Amino acid sequence: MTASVPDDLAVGPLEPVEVVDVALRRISLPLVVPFRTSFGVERERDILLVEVAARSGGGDHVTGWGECVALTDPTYSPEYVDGAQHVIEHHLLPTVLVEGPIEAADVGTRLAHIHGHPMAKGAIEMAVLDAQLRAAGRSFADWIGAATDRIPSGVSVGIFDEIDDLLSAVQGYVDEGYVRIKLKIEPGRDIDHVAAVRDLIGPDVPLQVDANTAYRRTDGEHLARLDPLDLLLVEQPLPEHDVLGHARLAEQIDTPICLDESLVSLDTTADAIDLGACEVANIKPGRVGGYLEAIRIHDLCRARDVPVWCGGMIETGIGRAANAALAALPGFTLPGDISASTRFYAQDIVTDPITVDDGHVAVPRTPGLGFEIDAGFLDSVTTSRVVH
Ligand code: SMG
Ligand code: MG
Repeated sequence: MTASVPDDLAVGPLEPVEVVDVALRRISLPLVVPFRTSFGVERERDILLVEVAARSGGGDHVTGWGECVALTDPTYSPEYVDGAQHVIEHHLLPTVLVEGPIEAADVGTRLAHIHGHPMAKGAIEMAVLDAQLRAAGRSFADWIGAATDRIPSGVSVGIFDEIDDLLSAVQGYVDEGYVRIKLKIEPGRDIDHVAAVRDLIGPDVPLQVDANTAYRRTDGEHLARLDPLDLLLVEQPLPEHDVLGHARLAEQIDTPICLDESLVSLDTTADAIDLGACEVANIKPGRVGGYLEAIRIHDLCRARDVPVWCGGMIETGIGRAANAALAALPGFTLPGDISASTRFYAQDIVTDPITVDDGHVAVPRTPGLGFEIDAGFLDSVTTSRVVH
């Protein structure tokens, strides 16, 4: 097998692998506290994992893991976990799994004619990439040219009805050392809540807000009331498809507009930047179809001087490890939503869960995406497993 390189990415060659079989595993993990956003409350994660059993060119057996970030319901984006499993089983795997060697970049190429489903596609690409890296004995961080050994850790704080409850949650996270606080907001729980948090943490702790599309074009004057609170950014105030609305809002308010849900690919990101709708970019690999597209978006934003940070989808230690490596690329100049595993889970499915030390997370450097599975615990939280 010859090693090849995705031609538009500054990564080195990585040998393809032969896929033996692919297992789709579902796990159920309760959250330590409910997480409320403008679109709903998450209490438990029902997560789809993709396990690619493969053979390296030298005949070694490796297993690569991918985590699909789709939520239970199509509330954050059109994808949802049952739908992701269905499209993977019935449309994506039959197209991807052709005879012969495969590498991560082939996944996107082979699936390009299938519309949408970036989270489902990204999970397959992630598993193939993990298998290739493990076969090569390389870490993801090393392969992509991660620039640092630790990254600053931000935390995302859900919506609370009572300001006092919000303040005690924020104080707890500040005490744990998080270097940046992100508050979820929605109409009715925004200006006063954010102002109270700014008072609590003082002017020096970086603070930002995320509306998950809860506002409308007519809310510009209202959102301008965030400006005196000195926020790093306001994330996705308007609906996913309203990129023009975000550009107009950017002219009305001083707080930089950051897009999350709207950025579904390299091209949509480039257009949003051109329009003036994206002053900061939240990069989530699952939302854009995988880590390779995420790196392309990073490269674009870096070339265009648009600051980026790594978002989170309440991942397990699988996704969080890969995100921690990605966020060590030089364009990630703002702290990401890469909080400790214990922020959401009492126990993680990896033996080396993410921890926050002095406000930072170590960039994993073990072969593969940067985690080892805790097989016993993983089996104990598995609700189904189908081999293809
Ligand atoms: O993974 O730390 C995390 C959560 C970060 O707020 C977060 N994610 O819109 O950015 C976002 C949300 C999407 C998931 S909320 C259920
Ligand atoms: Mg967001």
